[in-house]
Amino acid sequence: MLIRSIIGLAVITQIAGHASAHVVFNVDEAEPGTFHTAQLRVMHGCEGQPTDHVRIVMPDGVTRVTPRVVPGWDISVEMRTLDEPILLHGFEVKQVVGALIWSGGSFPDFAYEQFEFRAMLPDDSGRRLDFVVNQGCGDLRLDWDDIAAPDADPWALEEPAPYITLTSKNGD
Ligand SMILES: [Cu+2]
Repeated sequence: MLIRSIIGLAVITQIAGHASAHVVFNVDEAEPGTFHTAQLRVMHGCEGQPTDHVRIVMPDGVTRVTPRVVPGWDISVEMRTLDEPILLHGFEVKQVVGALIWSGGSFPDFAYEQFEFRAMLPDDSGRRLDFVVNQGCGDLRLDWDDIAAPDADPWALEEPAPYITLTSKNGD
């Protein structure tokens, strides 16, 4: 009886914790048109399995992306070709970082790990930047790619893409 109720409690705690945990940015607001250090927290594994692969897709308008090394993990970069070239440092650029991938490391389901990058954010106050994340755990994967309508709550979705909202301090 006692064992059964402890298990019951653990299951309830896990479900409740799951809705609020997921894959989230440490800070979910940023100043538009600035360099920003984004820290993505991966709060659990896939169905109890340890995480060994994290891919973060950069939304449109995010440029000059530099990933941070996570000890014990390899980093690779996927480039994306732009429809319209952009100017960076006065030079025309046709390719930007499309996604960052950390692989080769591992952390258990009960722990979290943080994946960090710096990027220039678009000067687009009020916009919510949705970052699709693909999480891999051996043969299992979780795709955090549910994107809410602009004024809807992403956390109401089953596998929400983590986001950063561009909020100007001047209120414009
Ligand atoms: Cu979760």
